[in-house]
Amino acid sequence: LDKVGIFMKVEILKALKESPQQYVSGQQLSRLLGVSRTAVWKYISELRQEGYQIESSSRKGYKLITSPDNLSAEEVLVNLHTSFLGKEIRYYETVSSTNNVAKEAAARGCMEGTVIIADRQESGKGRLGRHWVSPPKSGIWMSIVLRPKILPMQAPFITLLAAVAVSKAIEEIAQIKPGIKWPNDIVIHKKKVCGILTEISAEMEQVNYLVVGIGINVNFDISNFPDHIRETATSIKAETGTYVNRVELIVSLLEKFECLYSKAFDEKLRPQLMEEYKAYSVTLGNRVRAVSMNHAIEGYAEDITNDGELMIRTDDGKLHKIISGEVSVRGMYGYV
Ligand code: BT5
Repeated sequence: LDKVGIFMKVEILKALKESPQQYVSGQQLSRLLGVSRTAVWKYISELRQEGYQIESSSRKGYKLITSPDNLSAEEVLVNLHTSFLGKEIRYYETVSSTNNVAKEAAARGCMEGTVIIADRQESGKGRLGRHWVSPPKSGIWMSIVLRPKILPMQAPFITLLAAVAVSKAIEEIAQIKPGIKWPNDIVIHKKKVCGILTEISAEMEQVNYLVVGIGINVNFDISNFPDHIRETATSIKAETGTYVNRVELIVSLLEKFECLYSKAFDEKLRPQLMEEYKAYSVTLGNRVRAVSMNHAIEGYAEDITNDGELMIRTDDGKLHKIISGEVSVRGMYGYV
C-alpha cells in the first residue's frame, strides 16, 4: 500500500478542486507538497490512469476537467471530513470479502477507523454463512474496523448505529427515506437494499476489534439481480429512478457513523440514539415472527429497548425479549 502516494494524490486533487476549471501551476503544487515538479508530474499521470481527466499546459500547469465515476480511496478522502473514521482507506478492485480483508488488517494492528472498500466481492458474506451478491460498479461493499472499549455483549448496539448511519446517508444523498428491519436490514418499499454483517474478535471482558461490514445496492438494475433475490432485493436506483454517486454516499455514511459512534458510549445519550433508530424501524408496531436456534415465536413487535433488544408480545400476553436472530415482518420478504 503506497500511503505516501495516496496522500500526495489527495493533496493534489484538493488543490485542483479548490480552483475549479482553472490552472494550478506545477511549481505551486511542488511547493505545497514539498516534492519536485517531476514528482508532481508522476502523481498527475497516476491520477490520469485512475480516470481523472487533467489538462496540462507547460506554462500554466494543471487543470482538473472531470473526476472518474469509480471508487477510489483518493475520491473518498478528498471529500471526507471526519476525525478518525476513514482516515485510512484501502480500496481494492476485487476481494473475496471486505470483512475478511478488514479482519486480517485488524489482527495485524491497523488503526481504528480503517475502512476497506472493494468494487466487487468474489465471496461476499451474509450472516450465518449465507452469500451476499456483490457485483462490480453498482454497489458499496465496505468494512470498518472499530476498537470500542466495551463488553462483547454490547457490540450489537454498534451495529444498530451503523444501520442508522446508512439510513441517514441514503436519506440525504438519494432523498428517499428507508426503513430498518430489526436488527439491521435496510429496506426501501419493503425490499432489502442493504445488509450489515458485524464480526467480532473478543475475550470475555473486552472487545479486541469489531468489523462492521456494510453492503448497499446502489445502482443495480433489477434485471441484473440473480433469480433467488429478485423478489426480495432492490437498489437505491431501482427505487428512486436516479443514479447515485457512490463516493458521495460513502462520505455521508462515514460522517454520520462517526457522529453516532462518538455518542455511543455515553449512557445518557442512549435513549436519544435509540429514538433515532426507532424512527426508521419498519418492525415496530407490526406482526413479526422470530426464529432462533430451536424455536420460533410469533407476535407483535412492541418496543426496542435502549440496548437494542426487540420486545415481542405474543398472543397469550407474554412479553419476550429478543437479543439477536432472524425476525421477519408480516407483509415483507421472508415472512411465511
Ligand atoms: C446480511 O446478511 O444482510 C449481511 C450482508 C453484509 C454484506 C457486506 S458487503 C461488505 C462486507 N463484506 C462481506 O463479505 N459482507 C459484508 P443476511 O441477513 O444473512 O442476508 C443474506 C441474504 O440476503 C442472502 O441469503 C440473500 O437472500 C439476500 N441477499 C444476498 N445478496 C443480496 C443483495 N446484494 N441485496 C439484497 N439481498 C441480498
